[in-house]
Amino acid sequence: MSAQQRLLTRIGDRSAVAAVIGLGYVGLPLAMELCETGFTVVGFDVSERVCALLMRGESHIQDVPAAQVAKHVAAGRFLATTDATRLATADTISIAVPTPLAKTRDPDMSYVVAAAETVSAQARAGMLIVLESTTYPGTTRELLQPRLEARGLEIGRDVFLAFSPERVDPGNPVYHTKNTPKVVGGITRACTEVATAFYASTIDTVVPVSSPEAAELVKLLENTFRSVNIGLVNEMAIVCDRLGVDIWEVIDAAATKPFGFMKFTPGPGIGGHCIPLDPHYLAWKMRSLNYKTRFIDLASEVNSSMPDFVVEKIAWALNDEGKAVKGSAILVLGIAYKRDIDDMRESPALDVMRRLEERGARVQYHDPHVPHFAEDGHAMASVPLTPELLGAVDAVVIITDHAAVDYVAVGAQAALVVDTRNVMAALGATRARVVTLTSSRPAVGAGSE
Ligand code: SAJ
Repeated sequence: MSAQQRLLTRIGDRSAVAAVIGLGYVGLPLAMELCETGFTVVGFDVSERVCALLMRGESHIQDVPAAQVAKHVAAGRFLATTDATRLATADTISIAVPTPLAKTRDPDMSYVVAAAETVSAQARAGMLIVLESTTYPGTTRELLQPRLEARGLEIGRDVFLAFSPERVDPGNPVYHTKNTPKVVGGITRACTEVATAFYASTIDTVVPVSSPEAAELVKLLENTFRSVNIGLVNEMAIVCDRLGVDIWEVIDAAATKPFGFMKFTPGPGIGGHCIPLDPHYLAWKMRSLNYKTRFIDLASEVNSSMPDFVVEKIAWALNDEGKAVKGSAILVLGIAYKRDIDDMRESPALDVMRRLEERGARVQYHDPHVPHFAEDGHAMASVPLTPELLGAVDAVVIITDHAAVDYVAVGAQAALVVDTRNVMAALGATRARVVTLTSSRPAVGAGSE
């Protein structure tokens, strides 16, 4: 029996041991789904703290209930360990480690390289190895394949190697690991077949493609698509600001087109661990091939300019009250990178607050999901949202429009609200003067009221 047939049999009868490297927001949900399928799962993470809490039956990932972890730990089905030698017992290894950007905005591949070293040291004939981390096209073939071949393992005969992009959307109430289609691309046809069979055991829909590069590019297209379209709508906001037109009215009306249009909304910039970063992996790779990915670069330029645009809006709004930014008390509402989550990574709120402080404003924030945070040694805590505070500050700036905030109270008690998410519009008339991304300039050619 060939290694492929043996592995397919073990996947089929669930006797395979599945390993996951990286027990974060991608790896832990995958590990739990593999346990639910019936596999024995070895979770490897470099963090002693994470492995210890998981082995206590706790969970550090909002989408993974502690009870689910506890159930599989108690059943002896799930092991979280920092001992890489435990990977030697695995039939499949899925790698879900971070791929951040360095300060230079170049890919930081150190986590993937470390995982590749760990896997190749433990690899043996009969294994399936899948990289899931978002990365530039060519990574699987360039960083993993040579290390496995250096161990005398032939790809597609002894071991099977593929790329399969993660599509985890933390906090998404509808789409989870199991019901989000999984794209898979192997080095060889046999690699694709084995990887497809493995993921098909656990995930409802598997989409095989012809190579790891195709699979790597699928992910980059998905997230570059978002970055570019967010950049477009942010530039349209700047255009509408110059023309004195309400961008939200324009977008809502455009969104009535039942075909050929997809709604994106402007904001104070883009945050998170995907959209601001992933496109730069492709831009970096293409620069090495002497090609400039102009859409990616321009979208990044526009999106990165939005915090400054918002600070100018705030300055103009205060100016209209005869106030300077310097010395003004400003309350930022919502600092997580998107609505109704607690994640601060790359949040544009940090840029806005830093720029306001640089101009001499006294800045506080309220975010029901972010009780406190520290950035570059600068620690802040969320202040209670009270009528006294709202009445005392010179401006309230809505950066992230969490549902858990009482915007009616904000409109009733604040004097000035700079609303970058257009959340106040739904409230109708308020005591507060509300300025949006495109409302503080006199309308061009507007008729008299
Ligand atoms: N944003 C806008 N305007 C928009 C959409 C987003 O300003 O119209 C901003 C958000 O406020 C945020 C940033 O862009 O700061 C990113 O928002 P996002 O909705 O893309 O959320 P993410 O970063 O959590 O993206 C993830 C991605 N999922 C994966 O990479 C697996 C992305 O592919 C998903 O499409 C997205 O979730 C989603 O749809 O929720």
